[in-house]
Amino acid sequence: MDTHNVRKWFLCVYIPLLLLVLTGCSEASPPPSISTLQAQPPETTVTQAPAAAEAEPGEPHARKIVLGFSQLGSESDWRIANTRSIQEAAQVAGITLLFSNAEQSQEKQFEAIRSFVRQKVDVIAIAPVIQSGWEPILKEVKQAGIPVIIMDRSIDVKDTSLYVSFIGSDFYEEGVKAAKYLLDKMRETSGPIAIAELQGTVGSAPSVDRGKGFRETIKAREDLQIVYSAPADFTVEKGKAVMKTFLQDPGKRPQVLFAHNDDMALGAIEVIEEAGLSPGKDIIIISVDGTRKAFEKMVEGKINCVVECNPLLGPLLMQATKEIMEGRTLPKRIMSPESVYTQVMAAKEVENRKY
Ligand code: GYE
Repeated sequence: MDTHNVRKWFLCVYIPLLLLVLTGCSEASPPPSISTLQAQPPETTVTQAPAAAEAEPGEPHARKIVLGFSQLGSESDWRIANTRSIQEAAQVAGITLLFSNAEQSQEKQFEAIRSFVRQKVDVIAIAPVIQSGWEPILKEVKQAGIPVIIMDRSIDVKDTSLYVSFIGSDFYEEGVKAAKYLLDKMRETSGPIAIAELQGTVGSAPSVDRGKGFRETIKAREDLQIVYSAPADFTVEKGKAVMKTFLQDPGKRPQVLFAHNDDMALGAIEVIEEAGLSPGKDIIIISVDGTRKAFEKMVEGKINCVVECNPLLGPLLMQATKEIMEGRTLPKRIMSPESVYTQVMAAKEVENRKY
């Protein structure tokens, strides 16, 4: 046999035989699946994501999986880290990524998705800006026979067969965690205690669910009252502007701020200081995400508690994409492990923050 034939024999006969023997002998060790991966902390997940099996460089039949991803925007540090995680994980996995940024517009997400359908991508992933309005477009995608993964924010659809899986955090639980911290912090302080809430994007899953989880948990104490609540779009600038309005009446100053993300909390800190108040002391600040900047503020004593929401979803998304292409059945809900951090742990953790 010449080298070409030897190689052909090796690929066509030897490897399949070897696989047959191996799978026959050891049922205990199938390739890692999404359900085993999701149990790992995010750092481990990154290193565990295997390279694309079907994309052997140089193979005549190798075809890279094409994933179309509609990202909702670039409003926060969380989002920037999320985009980077997906781009890097696609490269590691050998998946071709078609990336589109909708800049907070659901209409633009629809356009991107339709363009992915026209380009006949293998899988479509969507980080949906708001919860409602997804049924018609997802029906179009279903008709085209392209599987959909919802990532980061959940959607409100009656027919859940319109997507394969949802990869993201439990935002309701994040609201509960924020409220539990507050209940504990205030256990020896008698009320009434005035709370201000900076909400995220109106109609978005994290804003709706964090608000709900928080409200339902603080009900445990009647003297905890939300006296201000308004949306600030998850951005630093809006956080500043809206917090300013919360501080206008000196007779009705909030003692607590619950910000639905770190960026808005950082904006709020600026105006609290401009008003001559001490963030973290005069106003207890609780926020969500766990960005490095928020950790730095915790170390300075200006944020009291951060509920972690992990944006590093790229490896899970790539793994899910591959498993769909291999015909495997995915769990409907894939979550990443998350923590709650207070000032006591902040100094230790700040250097480890990856976003
Ligand atoms: O908390 C916020 C971002 O959807 C979980 O969106 C995400 C949220 C995140 O803008 O910072």
